Amino acid sequence: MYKDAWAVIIEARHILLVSHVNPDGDTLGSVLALYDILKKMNKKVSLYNRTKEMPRIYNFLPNIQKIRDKLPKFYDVVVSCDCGSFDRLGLAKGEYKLINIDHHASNQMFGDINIVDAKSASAGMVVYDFLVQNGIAISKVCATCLYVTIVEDTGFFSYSHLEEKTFRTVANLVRYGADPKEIAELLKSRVSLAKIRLLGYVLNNFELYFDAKVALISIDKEILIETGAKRYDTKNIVNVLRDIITLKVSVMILEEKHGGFKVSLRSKSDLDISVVSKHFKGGGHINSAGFEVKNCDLLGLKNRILDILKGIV
Ligand SMILES: [Mn+2]
Repeated sequence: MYKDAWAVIIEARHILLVSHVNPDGDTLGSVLALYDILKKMNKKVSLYNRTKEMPRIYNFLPNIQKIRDKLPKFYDVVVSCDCGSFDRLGLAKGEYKLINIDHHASNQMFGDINIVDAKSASAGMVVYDFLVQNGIAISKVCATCLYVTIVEDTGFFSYSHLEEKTFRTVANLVRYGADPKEIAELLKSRVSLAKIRLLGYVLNNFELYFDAKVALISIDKEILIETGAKRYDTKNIVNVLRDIITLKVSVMILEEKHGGFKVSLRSKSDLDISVVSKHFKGGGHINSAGFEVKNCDLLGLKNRILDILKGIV
């Protein structure tokens, strides 16, 4: 599988690296790690993401400014990273070979070649294995990008997938030049004022259910305008509620600009929250999952989520 995929990449005339819509550090770090390696091999490579605005927090990732929201005229190989389903690519089907690199257990295996390892902490860890298996040397840029994918998806080493292999990979990435302190500072200590204001709103307005085992916050469009927060500022804001001692699950319902809702779910220990997102055709992991819904009202959605949670908390 690793070798087959590599052979496809070597023979490609123009490789398109695709990260998922509303990108996070895992998907971006993964494609940018590959970009660095393939560029240095003098391959023709482009970066595509359908989302117009990249989250500012990742602006330190090398070559992130080269990501375009428009497709090149020609490409014969697409590599997607961290996308559990084809629609997350924001791409039409076409005459290209698709290599699907991911770590979601729910991955729909939509590629011509699927390199999916649900045991990996991040898609970037799968990219790392892919490169190492093919005898590729990891550059400092590549190591930095891949390190970001792991701290991103493990919440700086506090969620699931913290096996020995995760730390061995991280140790190797540090050896290849990733700087843990610098990356931590870049990711954690540059919070926008708008996000802090949004956090204030969340802390003042969340609701508790089932003996304070579930916390829920809904954020409507107006709140984002009031606080000046962007959609990506809502990311992981639900984590702060999960940290309350009595909590088992925290939920954020975000009203989308053009209708519909995005729901983020977080849980503690072995409570598998992806069970809930599956009800709504979403994806995710044991402690972190999410889904998007169109055509429903907030109250109805809230009640449906609480109904499912009632049976598992
Ligand atoms: Mn991921």
